[in-house]
Amino acid sequence: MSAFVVLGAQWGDEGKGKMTDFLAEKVDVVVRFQGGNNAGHTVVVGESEYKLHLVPSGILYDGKLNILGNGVVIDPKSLFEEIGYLEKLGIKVSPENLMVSDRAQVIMPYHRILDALKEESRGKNDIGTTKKGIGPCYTDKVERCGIRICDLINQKVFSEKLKENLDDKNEILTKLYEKMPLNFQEIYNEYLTYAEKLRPFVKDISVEVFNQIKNDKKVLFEGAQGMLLDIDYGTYPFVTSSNTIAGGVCTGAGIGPTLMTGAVGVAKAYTTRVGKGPFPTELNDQTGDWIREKGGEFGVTTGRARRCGWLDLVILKTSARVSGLTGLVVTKIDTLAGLEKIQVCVGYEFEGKVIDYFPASLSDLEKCKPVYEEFEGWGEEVANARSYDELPENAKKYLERIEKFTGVEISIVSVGPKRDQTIVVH
Ligand code: 2SA
Ligand code: GDP
Ligand code: MG
Repeated sequence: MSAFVVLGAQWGDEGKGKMTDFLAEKVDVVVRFQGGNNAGHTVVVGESEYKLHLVPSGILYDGKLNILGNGVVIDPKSLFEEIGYLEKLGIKVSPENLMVSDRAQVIMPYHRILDALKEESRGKNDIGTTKKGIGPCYTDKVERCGIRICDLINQKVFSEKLKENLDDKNEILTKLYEKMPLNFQEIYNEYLTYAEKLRPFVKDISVEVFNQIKNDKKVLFEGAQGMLLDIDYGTYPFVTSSNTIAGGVCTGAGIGPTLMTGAVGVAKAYTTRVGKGPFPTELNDQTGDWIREKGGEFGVTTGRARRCGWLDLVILKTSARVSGLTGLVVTKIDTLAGLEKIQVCVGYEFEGKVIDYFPASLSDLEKCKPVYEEFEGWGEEVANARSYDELPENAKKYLERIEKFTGVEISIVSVGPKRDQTIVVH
């Protein structure tokens, strides 16, 4: 039995898309369990680069089943645009290789609008969301007024729920934000066309995933964003609105924890974050700019420049704990090649002590000063290494320090964006 999750161990964009694609070759099913089209997963196959937002990365292989779980928020407009993009590139998407949970929440136009308005109203205290409507959609889920896929494909229920929601949302739009109200008929008509297109894809995916696992099929759960964007364990409130840690798999795909066989954390050899919020090892200097340019650190969904900084092992250790990581993947060690000296954060100095955990309170976090260990850099040849032995000694020392500090074995090292630029260590 094999059912494992691939998760971001930092603030997202660690290379989960590349790793999911790499590992997907040996699995039968790929399942997204949280987030929505805020995600941007890049996969490079040969000379082609694919940017996926909502569709699981297993779609790039023939014969794999891809599933959008109940924990995902689905913008049908964006989903069908992505399917169109894939089909133009020759990738067939049909109910044979894609299933959508009947329990997943639907992102409506008012979610996108409210996301943008709320961000604007926060002024300089904005979160830096992707403005895809993610937060407002999850808010409605918890408020218990959300529209689920099973509601969308039932005309009567959809009409009633849309009316109720528009009564509320138009009140907010007109009174709080002094905007024009949204028109019921326009949204209803638009979403009915999505409903008809979606219907053949809709399934009870908990049953499907359970049966796949019981029939000895290999299932990979594809995480989106990263541990520090988790709604409970991230740098709240500068987080996304879902559980990005391993626990999210159980609630977001409807399976029990006893069926899980592993949790692989993906970490960059340095740290990046896109959006606002604390970032103890951030480099607001030329080295930070150098890493951004060399690593191509720009948002896949929004194009925003990503903030860059040194590797923070306190973050990785926290990830290892909260997700029970059974293996680590370290990506982009090629990006650091060429730096003479590399710093790694091995603790925070906080109120006269050195701590190795991530504090909950943002004001405590502000007081934390990273404690660094210095490493010698390594040369450019790393991008061509295809075995652990071929890696420069200094790169090996760096990787060994990560293993020792986190207590988690490194199973894969990635030395470039392509499928073959991957070293399987264990
Ligand atoms: P949201 O839109 O409500 O989920 O935003 C809340 C916070 O979550 C961050 N977030 C992300 N961080 C890294 N990568 C993401 N995906 C895209 C990418 C981001 C992009 O792959 O590059 O293109 O900008 C992602 N999605 C959400 C977000 O920045 C907020 O900090
Ligand atoms: P994800 O959200 O975790 O899937 O990551 P993104 O796709 O947002 O960002 C990771 C970027 O790094 C993408 O452009 C990948 O093609 C690229 N990438 C992944 N692994 C490596 C690597 O080992 N080296 C280099 N240079 N690029 C990589
Ligand atoms: Mg990304």
